[in-house]
Amino acid sequence: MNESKGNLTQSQIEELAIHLENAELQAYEVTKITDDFPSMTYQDAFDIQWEIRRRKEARGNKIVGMKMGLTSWAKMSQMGVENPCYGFLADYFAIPDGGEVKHDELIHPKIEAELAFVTKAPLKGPGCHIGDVLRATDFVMPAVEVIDSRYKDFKFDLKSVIADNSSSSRFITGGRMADTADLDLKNLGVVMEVNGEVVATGAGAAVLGHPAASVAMLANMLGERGEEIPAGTFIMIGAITAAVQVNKGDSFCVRYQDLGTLTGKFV
Ligand code: 0L1
Ligand code: MG
Repeated sequence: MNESKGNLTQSQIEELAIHLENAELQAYEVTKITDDFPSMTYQDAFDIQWEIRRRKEARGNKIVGMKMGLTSWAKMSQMGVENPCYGFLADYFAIPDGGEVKHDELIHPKIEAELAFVTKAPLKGPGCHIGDVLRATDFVMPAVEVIDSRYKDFKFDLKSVIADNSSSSRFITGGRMADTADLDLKNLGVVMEVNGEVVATGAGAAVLGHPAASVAMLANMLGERGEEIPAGTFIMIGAITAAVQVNKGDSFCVRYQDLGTLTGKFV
């Protein structure tokens, strides 16, 4: 992923950011942007994502956290990509535990059972590892991500998905917070139910072998841009379970070993 140069002009970056952000805000599908810009690089893709972030902040939205995506080998191979990616979480993405997600505001949402780490010290790559992450973690808690790729039929490549803020759209947190020392993070079991039926199960190790490895990777990826994870950051680590498509009217409940449950409904 070390393409440190861009091929797009600043005005192309801005145009593509508007194109993808409009698709997000107005909930319509687009084709993957590399079809029209085949020479774009990973640097260009992240520049587009950071431009979308800048636009939201300029409009008064707060950035309330970060997410890692495509962090399981199963998900990478399912989506045909070779590396994880990151995205940002804006204030209006947040839904309370037990809350309602408005399906009409989204295109083709799927849910993923995840964990979130909240930091108490900054983390800066390169060279950040699991030990650094565990030392810098205040607590972990359950989180469910609602992903909603703006690309038709979830058909994309890694550059296109990075530019699209890694399909970020909504997230729900709740359950019980805990110290990492009190949990067996690799073996932590998760059961996801939709309309009362078990649809996916998983364990923490599905995420890059250890959930903290995902936070370390985020610090290292941000380090490539001279950025860091500040103290107090909420970070979703990527899916422990498969992503499950949800329809209007569906309810979900995710049960976490030692961390309680999270629920929500698509209305
Ligand atoms: O959060 C995720 O793992 C998803 C990242 C983007 C890929 C997708 O939309 O499936
Ligand atoms: Mg996710």
